[in-house]
Amino acid sequence: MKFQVITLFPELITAGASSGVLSQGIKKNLLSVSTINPRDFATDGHRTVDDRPFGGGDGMLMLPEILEASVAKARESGPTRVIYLSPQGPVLTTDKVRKLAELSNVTLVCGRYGGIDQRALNVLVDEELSIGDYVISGGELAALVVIDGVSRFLPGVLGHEASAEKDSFSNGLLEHPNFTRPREWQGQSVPEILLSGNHPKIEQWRRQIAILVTLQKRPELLGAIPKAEIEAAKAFAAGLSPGDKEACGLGGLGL
Ligand code: 4HQ
Repeated sequence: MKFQVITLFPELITAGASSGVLSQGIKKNLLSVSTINPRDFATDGHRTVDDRPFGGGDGMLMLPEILEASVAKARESGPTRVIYLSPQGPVLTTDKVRKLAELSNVTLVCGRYGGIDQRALNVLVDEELSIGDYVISGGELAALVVIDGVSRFLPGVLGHEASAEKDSFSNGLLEHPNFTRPREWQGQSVPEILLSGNHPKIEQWRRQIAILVTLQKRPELLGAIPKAEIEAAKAFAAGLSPGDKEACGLGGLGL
C-alpha cells in the first residue's frame, strides 16, 4: 500500500512513520509513506502557497492551483484515492479503516491555517474524512492516525502474536482486561481462570468479560451483539466473585 501525504510539514509525517509498527511495515516493503510539499509548486519568489479569504476572516487558504499541482504530482504514481482530512468528513470507523486497507494507493491532503479553497476541494478530492469531533491545528496528525490504523490491517504488518482482528472493535466489542505478574497486587488478584491453562474456557470467559466491559463503558457499541448473548453475559456477571469483578474493572455495572 502506497500512502502519499500532501503537506507543508513533511517532517511531521516522516517523524510519525519512522518508529514502531509503521517503520517495521515500511522496512518489510508492505507499505510506503511519502510526502509531497505544496511549497514545491509555488511559482513566485516568495514560494507563496496561500492567500487571504475573499469576504474577510481569519487564516490563509491554500491556493487552488497549488493543490491542483500537488494532486497531479500524486497521480503520477498511478490511480490514487484522494482524501482530505477535515472535521466536516464522516468520522473514521473500524469498517472504514478495513475498506481503506483494500486500496493500493491513497493520497492524504493535509490543510493548515484556514484550510483550502473550496473549489479546489470540489474538483480534486474524492472524499473527506474526520478523525473525530474536535479541531486540531493541521491535517498531519489526522493523516498519521489514518495511516497507522489502516496499516495494522495490511497482511504481515502486525506479527501473528498481535493481530488487528483481536483488537477492540474488530469483533464489535472492547477488549477484555489483561493481567501479568504478580498474581496479587495491592489486594487485587488475577482471576483464577486465567491461571488454569484451560484455553477454550479462558476464551469463553474473555468474551463474556469483553461484553460486560463494553456494556459498562460504551453500551452504544453493543447494537450488533445478539440480545440473548448480552443477557447471558449479565447472568455470567451475577456469578462473578467480587474479587474478579473488581480486578476486571467492572465495579461500575451495578450488577
Ligand atoms: N482539521 N479530523 C485540518 C481537523 C481534522 C479532524 C482541522 C483538519 C484543521 C485545516 N482533520 N484543518 N478533526 O480538525 O481530520
